[in-house]
Amino acid sequence: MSSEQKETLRATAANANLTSYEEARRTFDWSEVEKHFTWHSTGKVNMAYEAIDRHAEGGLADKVALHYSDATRLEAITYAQMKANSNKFGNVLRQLGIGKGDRVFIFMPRSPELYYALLGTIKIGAIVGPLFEAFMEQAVRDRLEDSQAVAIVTTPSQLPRVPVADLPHLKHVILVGDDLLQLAAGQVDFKAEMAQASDELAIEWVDREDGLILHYTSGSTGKPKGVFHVHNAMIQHYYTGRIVLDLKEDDVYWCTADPGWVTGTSYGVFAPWLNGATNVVRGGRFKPQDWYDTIERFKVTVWYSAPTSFRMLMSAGDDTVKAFDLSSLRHVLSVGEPLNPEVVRWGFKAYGQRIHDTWWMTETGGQLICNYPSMDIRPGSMGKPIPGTDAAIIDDNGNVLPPNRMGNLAIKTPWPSMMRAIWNNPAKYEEYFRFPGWYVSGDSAYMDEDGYFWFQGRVDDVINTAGERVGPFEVESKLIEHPAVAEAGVIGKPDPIRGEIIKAYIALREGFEPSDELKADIAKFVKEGFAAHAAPREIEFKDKLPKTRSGKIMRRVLKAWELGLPTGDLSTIED
Ligand code: 6R9
Repeated sequence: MSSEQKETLRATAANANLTSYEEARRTFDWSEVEKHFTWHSTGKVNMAYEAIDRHAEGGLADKVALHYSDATRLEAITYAQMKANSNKFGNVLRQLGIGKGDRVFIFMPRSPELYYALLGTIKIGAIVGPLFEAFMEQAVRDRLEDSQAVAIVTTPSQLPRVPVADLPHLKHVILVGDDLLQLAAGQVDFKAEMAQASDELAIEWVDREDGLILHYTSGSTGKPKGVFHVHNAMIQHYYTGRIVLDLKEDDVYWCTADPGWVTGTSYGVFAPWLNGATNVVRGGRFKPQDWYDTIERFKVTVWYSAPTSFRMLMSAGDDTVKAFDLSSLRHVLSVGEPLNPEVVRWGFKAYGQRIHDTWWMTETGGQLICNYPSMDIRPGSMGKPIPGTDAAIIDDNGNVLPPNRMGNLAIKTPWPSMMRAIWNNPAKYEEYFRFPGWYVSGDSAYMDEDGYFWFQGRVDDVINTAGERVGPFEVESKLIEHPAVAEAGVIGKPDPIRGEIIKAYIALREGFEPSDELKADIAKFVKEGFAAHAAPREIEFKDKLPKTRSGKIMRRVLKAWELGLPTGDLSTIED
C-alpha cells in the first residue's frame, strides 16, 4: 500500500508544545531537558521534590494538584497540601526506621492517601512498589518475597491477603482505615500517625541512578518480574509530558490507569506533576457515565486512557456521549494495547478528537513510539519514536530490516527512563539486550516507508497460517468493525494442514445473540473486507475475554484454553 492511499487524520494543533516533529528529531538533545532539574546545580535530586515541592515553593502552592473523586469522596488537594501530606508520610516511615533503598509496597485502592504514601516513600529515598488492589494472596506474596519489602501500606479489608507470617523481612503493616481499634504487633495506624507527624521533612537527596520504583509485571510463564527504575527517569517523564501529553500550565489532566500499572505512575503521577498540571484521579470501577461525568465535572482537557476502555465506551454508544458536555477535551491519548483504527474513527466522530496512540512498556519506563498533536495520524499505527530515541525492526539475528517487513520491534539504547535491572534476575535483564546497542521489546511490528510503526502482536502471538505470517491485531481490528462485535481476541490454533488456523474469540455487543449465521457473516466480513487468508476459520463466542488489570486481552490464555494447557501466571488477570 502506498502512503498516499493510507488513511490519515491531519494534524490540527498548531500551538502544540512540539511544533515540528521532524525538526526536533534533528536538533533534540537530552542534556537540554536535564537543565530543568535541581541536580543541574547540586548533583543531587529527588523525583517527589521535583514533582511536588518545587511547584509548591515556586508559585503553584494553591493550585490544585489532585482532584480526587469516587462514589463517596470528592476532594481537591493543592500542591502545598500535597507537599505537607507527603512530608508527613515520609516522617511516619522514618520514625519506623525505614530509609534509603528500603522497599515499601502500596496495596490499596486509589485514594488521596495512596498518593501521599507513594510520594512520601520516594521523598525519603525508599523504593516504592505499587500493587493492584485486587491482587490475591499469592500475587502479594511473590512480590513482597522477591523484593524483601520491609513495609506495606494497605487497608483492613485487604489485610487478609497479606501473608505477614510468611514474610520475615516485612516488619511494618501500615493500615489506612477509620477507627482502628486493636493493632497487632507491627501494625501502624496511618491516620493516627499522620495526625501527629510533622509536615516538615528533610528530603533524602539521592543520585540520579538511585532506586525509585519497582513495578512487577507478569511474563507469560514463571514468576512476575520486578522491573526496577531510578530517579533519572524524570527526564523522560517530564519531556514526554510536554511533547506527547502536550501538557501546558492550565491543563486538567486525567490518566485513567491505576498506579499498580506503570501507566498509573509514570503518567498518573510523575509526568503530570513534573509539568505542574492539575491531575485528576477517579477511584472505583469503570462505568461510562461516571467517566464522562469526570470529564465534565473537572473540565478535563487532556485524557490518557486505554483501548479496552475506549472500546467499552464505544459499545456504550453515542447517546451516552451526547448526554455529557465533553467540550473541555483538547487532547486524547491511548496506551496498553493496539488501538484499532475503528476506535480512532469512532473517537473522531464521537468526541471530535483524534485519539493519539502511544507505545511503551513497563521496562521502558516511559513513552517511546507515539503520535503527536502536530503530526498526522495513520489510524492503526503507534506513531514514530520520540525525539532523542531511535527504533527499528530487526530480524532474529539483530539485523535491521527494510520498511514493510515484519520483525522484532527494537529500541536503540539507552534512553533516560530505561529500566536499570530486573530485581534479583540479571539473566532475565540481559535477554532484552542480546543484540548490542538494542533493546528487544518482544513485540512484533513493521515500519512503513514513511517511518510510522505498526504493531502486529507479541512475538509469540504471531500466527503462521499456510505459510503466511498474520499478526492477530489486524484481524482483531477488522473484526471489531463488524456491527455485532464488541471485542475480539485472535490466536493461531494448530492445524495438521495449514500449520495454524486463525481462531477468533468474540464478545458480542449488547443486543446481539450468538448463532452459526452470525459466525458465518463475521468470517465473510473479514474475508471480503480484509483478506481471505486472514479470515477466522473458527469463531467462539464468549461473554467476556480474559484481560489483565491494565486491559490487555490475554491471547496466551485463549491459546492455553484451546490447547488444554496450563494458563501460567494469572496474577494480573481481571476476574
Ligand atoms: C505501558 C504498557 C507492554 C506491552 C507492549 C505491547 C503492548 C502497549 C501498545 C501496545 C500496541 C500500543 N502495548 N502499548 N501494543 N500498541 N500502543 O502497556 O506497559 O503493561 O508493560 O505492556 O503492551 O505488547 O509490549 P506494559
